[in-house]
Amino acid sequence: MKKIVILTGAGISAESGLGTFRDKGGLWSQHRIEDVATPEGFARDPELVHRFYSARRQHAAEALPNAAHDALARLEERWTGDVIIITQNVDGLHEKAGSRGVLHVHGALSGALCAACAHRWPAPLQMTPETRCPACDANTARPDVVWFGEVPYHMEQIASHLEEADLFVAIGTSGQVYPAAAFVQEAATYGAQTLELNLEPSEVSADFAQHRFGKASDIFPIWVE
Ligand code: BV8
Repeated sequence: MKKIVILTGAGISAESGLGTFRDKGGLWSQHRIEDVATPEGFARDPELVHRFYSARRQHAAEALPNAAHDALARLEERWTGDVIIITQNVDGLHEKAGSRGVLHVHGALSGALCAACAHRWPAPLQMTPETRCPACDANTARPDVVWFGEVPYHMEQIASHLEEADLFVAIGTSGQVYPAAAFVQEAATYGAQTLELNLEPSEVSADFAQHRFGKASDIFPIWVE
C-alpha cells in the first residue's frame, strides 16, 4: 500500500501557541542563531542557551496539540499503508497528539545529552549550567537538540523513507534549513508525488508539484478527511 512521508516544521505548532523561527516576532528575531543554536554559542554562554531552551521546554510542556497534529495522528491510524512523520520540531506535540515513531531530525526539548560521556536522559524542565549528568556526574549537560553545524539525527532511516515514499508532504516549514529542506527533492527523484501545506510559499515551493496555502489546522484536516 502507498507510503506517505510527512515533514513538519514550526508552522504546524504555531496554532498551539509556540513561536515559529522566522515569522514576525519569531524566535530568531529575539536571539541570534549564532548565540543560542550553535555549539560555539553554547560554549560561549551556556547559561543563555539553557535559559533559551528551558523557556521553550516550559512552553512546550504547557502547549496542547492542535487540529493539524490530531489529523496527522488520525491519518496514521486510518491509512492502510505506512505514514512516516519526520519533524524538525523539538516540542513533542506530535507525541501528545498520539503519533508514534516520530523521527526528530533536530532532536527534542524533552531530551538531555551529556557533552562529556554522550549519556542521554529525560531533560528536567529547567536546565542550567549546574545540571549534572546522572551517568558521569559532570556538569556538561546540554539540550539534546541538533544545532547548526551539527549532524542531524536519523539521516540513514530518513534517506530510505524518502526513497520509498509514494507521497511526500511538508507542513509548516519555510524550507530554509538543510538538509531537511532538500528532502522533497530527494523524494521527488525517487518518483514521489509532492505536496506543500503552508501558510505561504516557502523557499522550496518550486520543488513541490502541488500546494495548499492556509493555516495547518484549517487545511490539513480537510486534506486528510
Ligand atoms: C548540517 C535546533 C551537515 C533545535 C534547528 C548554506 C547553504 C545550505 C546549507 C547551509 C549553508 N550554511 C550552513 C548550512 C547548513 C545549515 C543550514 O541549513 N543553515 C541555513 C540557515 C542556511 N544546516 C545545518 O547546520 C544542519 N546540519 O548541515 O550538518 C550534515 C548534513 C547532512 C548530513 C550530515 C551532516 C543542522 C540544522 C539544524 C539546526 N537546528 N533547530 C531548535 O532550536 O529548535 S533548525 C530550526 O529551524 C528548527 O529545527 C526549525 O524546525 C527549523 C526550520 O524552521 P521551520 O520549522 O521551517 O520554521 P520557520 O519559522 O523557518 O518557518 C515556519 C513556516 O511555517 C513559515 O513558512 C510560515 O509561513 C509557516 N507557518 C506559520 N504559521 C503557520 C504556518 N504554516 C501553517 N499553518 C500556520 N498556522
